[in-house]
Amino acid sequence: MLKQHLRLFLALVIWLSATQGYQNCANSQRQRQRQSTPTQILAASSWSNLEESLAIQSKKKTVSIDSALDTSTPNFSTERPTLFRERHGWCPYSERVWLALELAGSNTQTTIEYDTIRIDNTGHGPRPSYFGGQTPQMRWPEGRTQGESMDLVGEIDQRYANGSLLSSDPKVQEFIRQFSNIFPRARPSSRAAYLFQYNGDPISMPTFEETLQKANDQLFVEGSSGPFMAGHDTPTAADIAYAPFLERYRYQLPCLHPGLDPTDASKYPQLAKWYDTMDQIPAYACKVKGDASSWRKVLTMAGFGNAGLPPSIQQNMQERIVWEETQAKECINQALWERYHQDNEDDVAKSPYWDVATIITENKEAIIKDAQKRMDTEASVLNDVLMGLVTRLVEYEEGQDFPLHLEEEDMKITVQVAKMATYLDDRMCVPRDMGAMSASVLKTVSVAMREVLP
Ligand SMILES: N[C@@H](CCC(=O)N[C@@H](CS)C(=O)NCC(=O)O)C(=O)O
Repeated sequence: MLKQHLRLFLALVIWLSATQGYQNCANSQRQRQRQSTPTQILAASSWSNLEESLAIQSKKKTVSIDSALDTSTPNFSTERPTLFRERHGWCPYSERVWLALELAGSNTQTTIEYDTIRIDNTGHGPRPSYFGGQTPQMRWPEGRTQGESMDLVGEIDQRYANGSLLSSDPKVQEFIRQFSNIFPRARPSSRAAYLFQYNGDPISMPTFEETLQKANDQLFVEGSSGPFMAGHDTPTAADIAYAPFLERYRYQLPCLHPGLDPTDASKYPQLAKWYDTMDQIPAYACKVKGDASSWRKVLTMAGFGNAGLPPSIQQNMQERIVWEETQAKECINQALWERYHQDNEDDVAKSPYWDVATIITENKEAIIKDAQKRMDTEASVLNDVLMGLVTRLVEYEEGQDFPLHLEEEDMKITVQVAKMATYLDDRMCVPRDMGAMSASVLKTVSVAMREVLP
């Protein structure tokens, strides 16, 4: 059983990890408008037509390498910095640095170009020979390598954000120092940070409530104008220090204790407002943050707590799956996506629907190979199925019902498309495979298409 689980997990890791995401959609909207109407796309469905419509060809200068799949030593850029971050998106310290690079760009209204090398930190996966030590690390253009997340945030602030992240500000530094007073004593774990006691049980509900109350009361200055920590109008190093941990709390605490909700504005009004404000940052909401399903799924993995989850939590997890499905639609915000697209025209698709279509198209061979084992279906059928799913995503216009059935498609394929959408949603790991908004698209598609299942 354990062996089978491991095998499935590895297969998931291999195909989903091959995902590059966020690439190659330059001018896609213009090209699509110029080249084809929706009915033409539908009539001429083939991978090459879809690729052409999605304008899949990279204009990107920056490099993103998954070192678990490509262990060769890269030519490190002498113009751009290189971020070494944990490859699944589980490491909260890596997320701090990734977020700092993105926020340095949005605070200064520029795009900071950086290369990324993703590192396996699970202890099982292959690590490249050129990397040692912990994630995150940065290699600066002049060749020096540095670690420690908050030191890196400070350096990014000086080099790329003109100090706008206020990392040297004594008040911001004081907020960062409070981190260890706010979060409870817990069993160390990067996948389940500040969640479990040393005996493997979850930390108690009153302790979590106290933590959330402290965060609410200490991080936000009542009466000051800005919605970010310490009352700032723009995000600072303090927001960066806490964001990955509060993000996990938002989705993982309700799994551990029903009714424990960090976004509850009646109990934690300032904290709730902060979550809303962070969700309006395009690069955070569309790219960096993990989603509710992925944070729940990470909890179910063995290796922490009682080598798995205490049984009392299983029921909560089931309830969360239903909640995730009902709220997925609310995460899709085209206006926010457009701001993200405008900031990254060369490598971000015009909509989250097109983002999912692009990622699936780029990884179709690996997906088909893996799905063959899981869905017990021939590769040629799966190819049509995947094309059916991508065609629907490309076709979809905001406000319409999601197309359950395409005219020239037989019902057998439609049912398989529905199964494929569910399979992809089940396997999703955000932000490793795609951003949170795109993953919400896939979830809503999977829920909508369930109607056609026998
Ligand atoms: N204090 C460090 C902590 C970094 C850290 O704990 N990284 C973990 C992953 S989340 C790691 O690299 N673990 C693997 C190892 O220690 O070999 C920082 O803030 O950067």
